Amino acid sequence: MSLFYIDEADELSELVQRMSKRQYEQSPGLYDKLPERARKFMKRDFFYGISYLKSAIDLKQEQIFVSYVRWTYEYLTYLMVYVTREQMTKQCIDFYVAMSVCLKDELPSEDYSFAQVCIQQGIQEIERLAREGFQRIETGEHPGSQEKHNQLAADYIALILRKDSKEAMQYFLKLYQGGMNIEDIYLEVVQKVMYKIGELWFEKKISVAQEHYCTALTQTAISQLYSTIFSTPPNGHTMIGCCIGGELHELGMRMITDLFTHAGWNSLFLGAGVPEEALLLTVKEQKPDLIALSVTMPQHLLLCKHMIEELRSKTPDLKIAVGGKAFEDIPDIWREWNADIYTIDARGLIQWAQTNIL
Ligand code: B12
Repeated sequence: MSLFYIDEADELSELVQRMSKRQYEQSPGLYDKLPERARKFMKRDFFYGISYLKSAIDLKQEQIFVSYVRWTYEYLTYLMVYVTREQMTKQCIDFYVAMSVCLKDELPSEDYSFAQVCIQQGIQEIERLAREGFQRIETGEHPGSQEKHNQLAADYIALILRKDSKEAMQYFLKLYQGGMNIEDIYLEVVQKVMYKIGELWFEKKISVAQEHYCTALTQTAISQLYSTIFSTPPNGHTMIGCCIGGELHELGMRMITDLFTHAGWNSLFLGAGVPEEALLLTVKEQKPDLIALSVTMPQHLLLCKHMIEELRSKTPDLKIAVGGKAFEDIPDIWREWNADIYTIDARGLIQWAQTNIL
């Protein structure tokens, strides 16, 4: 049995220890050059890297790992400003070489061969980025977004960065009173704000605390719209929305269930961390027309696939939708999983449900 599949921190910790040791052997002088904090980060990144690689192997989707490699390379470039681009490139490539060498005796040969494909493609991606530079996608450019509303998101972020909680609290309410509809407030302002906040955090322009403050305040601010959201007469249909496993990114699913409520559905938002049996029981009791499963971090994708299999076998007529950031790199996998629909945002799902369920 391989260590890679044993979910025990101690044994994984020993593997990570070997990977770190190997990396320092490959790059003489690196250990002394890195501050203590960076050495800790590097270890943590081996844990993260292993979890993304495991997801890629489980689902036979190398893109999951390649995206993670790209994300980490860019993130570290913002984080470790004291390291040149050439040094960073070498450090990252050495990191994945160390990972590959140390995994050789840990994985069954078929999985190891696939891990090699993932790691090789990851290294090629680093080399490509080193050659061509980063091509960051501007916030607000997601399909279907309307550029005319970009300034509203920018204004709200300015309030947040000024820590003007009072004005920020009233912002969405004022937009609504000014005639903007709830769907546009959610998708054209709140979603853009959150994506932009993610970019600012990624580029080290705001702190983790500022990101948390924005998320908390925004959640509270949109709750002022609930009297309107719940004012639509019921259409007799029920939907359940939840995040898979330990997924903590729940605002997207919260917004989806709110918009379904606003469209007249009886929506049950279960949040994150719902045990599989509890979810199945809720489905059995509530008999929803639709269940929406959200995944942001790819580590939860396998559980999502299992959840669909369970739901399909127990409730064959239930419509199942999947979505969230984790699907962006693998936008067609939902078909293989026998889900009914994947859409990139809440608007797409509501349109699909109104046409296919009502
Ligand atoms: C806020 C936030 C958090 C909060 C979440 C709080 C909460 N209550 O939700 C906290 C602090 C918990 C958090 C933690 C982390 N985060 Co975070 N987070 C974000 C941030 C800034 C915003 C998320 C959000 O609310 N987006 C707004 C909503 C509306 O958008 P959405 O989720 O995409 O949902 C829409 C669509 O995807 C779709 N959709 C979603 N679900 C579904 C389901 C169905 C069925 C359908 C059809 C559609 C659909 O419809 C939604 C509405 O239109 C994002 C940035 C980003 N780009 O999203 C980073 C981000 C997602 N986080 C990131 C990271 C790395 C982390 C951490 C690992 C950080 C760390 N080092 O600790 C942890 C991991 C936590 C975990 N174990 O899951 C990365 C993920 C990178 C990656 N793909 O690997 C991002 C992208 C930041 C970045 N720029 O790098 N985070």
